[in-house]
Amino acid sequence: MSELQQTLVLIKPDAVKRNLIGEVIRRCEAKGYEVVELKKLAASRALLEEHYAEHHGKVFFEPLVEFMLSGDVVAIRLEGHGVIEGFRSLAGSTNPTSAAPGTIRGDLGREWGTKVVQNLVHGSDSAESSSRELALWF
Ligand code: IDP
Ligand code: MG
Repeated sequence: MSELQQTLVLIKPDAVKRNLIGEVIRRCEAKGYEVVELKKLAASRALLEEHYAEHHGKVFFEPLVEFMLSGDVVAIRLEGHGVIEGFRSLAGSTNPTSAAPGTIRGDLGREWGTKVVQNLVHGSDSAESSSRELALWF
């Protein structure tokens, strides 16, 4: 069985602009996860480059950072047993066109022809990532 974990959820600028903060949090809480800490902020370039370090050098890296700088984001420390995998499951796969209906990206997202895929939310992908990312954002 899964241990008690925390994960970093980011509500990205596209979701904030579309007034979907409450909808994302509603889905997390409806699933049974606990919002332990939450803040809305304009992230710095330095923070975003560190957060997305694994993608440095990829063609979408600069568009990704620019997109994340384009408006406020909401950072959430979300807690629950198995929450790292569980939130990734709630979020759905990276491309919102193919993300399954029932997921945040599948229900609420679509492609817009932009250089970076705008997909509403981020969730840490492993225990190592969640520790690293939570320390960056909180
Ligand atoms: P994830 O958010 O589902 O974990 P990652 O592979 O970690 O996906 O990529 C980080 C973010 O970069 C994605 O959420 C998406 O916004 C963007 N992205 C990922 N792959 C591509 C791509 O091939 N083209 C454009 N943007 C991408
Ligand atoms: Mg990722």
